[in-house]
Amino acid sequence: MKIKGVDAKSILDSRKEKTIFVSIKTAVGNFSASAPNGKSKGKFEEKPYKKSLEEDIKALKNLSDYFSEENINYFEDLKRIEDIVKGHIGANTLFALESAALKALAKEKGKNVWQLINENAGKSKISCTTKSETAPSRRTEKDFVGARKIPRLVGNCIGGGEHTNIEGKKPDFQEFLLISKAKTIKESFEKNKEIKKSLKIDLKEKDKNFKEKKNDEEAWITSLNEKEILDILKKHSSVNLGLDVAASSFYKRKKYHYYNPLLDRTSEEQLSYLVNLIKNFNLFYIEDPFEEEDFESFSKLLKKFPDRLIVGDDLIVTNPKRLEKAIEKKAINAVIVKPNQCGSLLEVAQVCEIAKKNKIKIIFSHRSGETEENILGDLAFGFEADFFKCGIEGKEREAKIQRLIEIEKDLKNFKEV
Ligand code: 2PG
Ligand code: MG
Repeated sequence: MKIKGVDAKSILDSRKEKTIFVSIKTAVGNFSASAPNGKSKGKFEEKPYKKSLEEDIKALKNLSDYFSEENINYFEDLKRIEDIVKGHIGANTLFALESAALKALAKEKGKNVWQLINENAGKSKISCTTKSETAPSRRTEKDFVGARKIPRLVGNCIGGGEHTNIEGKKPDFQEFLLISKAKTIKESFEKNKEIKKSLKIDLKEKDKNFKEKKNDEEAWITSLNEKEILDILKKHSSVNLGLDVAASSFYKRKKYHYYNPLLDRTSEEQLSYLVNLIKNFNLFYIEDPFEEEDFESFSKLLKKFPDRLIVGDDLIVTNPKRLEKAIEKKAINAVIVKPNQCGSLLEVAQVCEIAKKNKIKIIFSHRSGETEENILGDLAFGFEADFFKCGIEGKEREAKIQRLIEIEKDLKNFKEV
């Protein structure tokens, strides 16, 4: 495939902030993709733009002619694109450019984007999940397809922290997550929506300040604190419960500063507080429980709870080196993958490979400022993510979940290769 030209412009994300939209031209048509924006960003993330969004747009336009000199035929050929743009654009622009290129290549080859990444995505778990089967040769195609692994949904239902821009009381933790136990994405999505809807009634009853408002990720805004929220959530036994503490966002001068209620916690106090929450509310998933440089405290928590997911987001920032460090320090057993934290899909591939080799669970994730871009579904399935973290409502979140539902549906008719 030859890229005949590249263009870019700025569009608005779900928070009405500017983000990048890239389009490319090939022999079979025009293809485009956009990038999201984070708010509670890790300080080790790559910069979204080299100098500014506008400068990145100019840079891409200036480089437009160089792309036609390269042949892009496989996922790995993204390296050729990266060689052209290296040093000229930031991570958001690179992510949108590579995504547009993959969409074009998929069209040219008559495939899905996920197939460009891994034609056999999801197959590896077959022997573990289909207990009644012994030899692979005895399986029918239907059994084989049915056993393909699809990620589990992680849905943000109530939120606080930096994603909730209000005066007055709000939870200090950023996200309260529902992790479905249902078999399919479709059922999980329905379940998450049902629980989220029912929470409106609970919040009305328990929170006198509740105004039925939603935050950046369309999660409910409440003035309740984390314990009061978990008290409401714990009755939902059809889901596992999780938290994105996003601890870096309230860590300053060696302390975690809580506002609801007002108190400071040292790292040790933060650890024992989280240990209590995990035990009392049987939490299954805890993301960024400590600030982004404190690998040691992550390790202490993982040692106490090897059977829960101790997840690194700001700690890892989709960076292979930071992931290796976390593995060496036994700091996490699950990693968030946000492609625009690094921009390069080749680096995303590296992160996923390291994670798989070391039995670290992979969680593909949206950002708080999103667009209707849905390639995240293909990336998650192609890289065999274990979980897919997204909101529960709003067209930007739904677009991504719907893409996964579509993949799930297609798999039923999918011819093995
Ligand atoms: C996170 C993300 C997404 P942001 O912390 O996990 O929920 O937030 O995109 O603001 O970094
Ligand atoms: Mg996070």
